[in-house]
Amino acid sequence: MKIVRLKDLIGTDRDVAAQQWKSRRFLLKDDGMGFSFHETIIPAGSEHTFWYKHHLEAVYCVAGNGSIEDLATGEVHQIEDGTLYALDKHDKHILRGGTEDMRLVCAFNPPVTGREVHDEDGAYKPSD
Ligand code: 9YT
Repeated sequence: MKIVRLKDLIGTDRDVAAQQWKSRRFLLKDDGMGFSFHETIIPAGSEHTFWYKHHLEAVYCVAGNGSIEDLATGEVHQIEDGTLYALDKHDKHILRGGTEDMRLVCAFNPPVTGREVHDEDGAYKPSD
């Protein structure tokens, strides 16, 4: 069994920040679970275009608010504490922070390996 505490990730390689988001990676590929598990903070009022071409992702909001726009359909869905979205079609999307910072719990399949940040398409490279 592994126990991972957020306070022990701060300032380590598993504490990743880029272009207005920050993420703490609780579980990575090397942890051998078959998925990676992250907490991501999306600041209020920020906007992000992501497209995980090589990964499936589920995201559960536990605090704050914002929205997600499906770039294939133009649909916009509100996100608040208790909302989950699943990018089951590698959906290209825009994530927008609302009036408060959004705190999101995320799982990736296949797992993220380490310190990935998004490329010009908003994607992570495929895992090895
Ligand atoms: C909200 C979202 O897409 N989170 C993805 C994980 C996070 N950006 C990370 O750990 O890289």
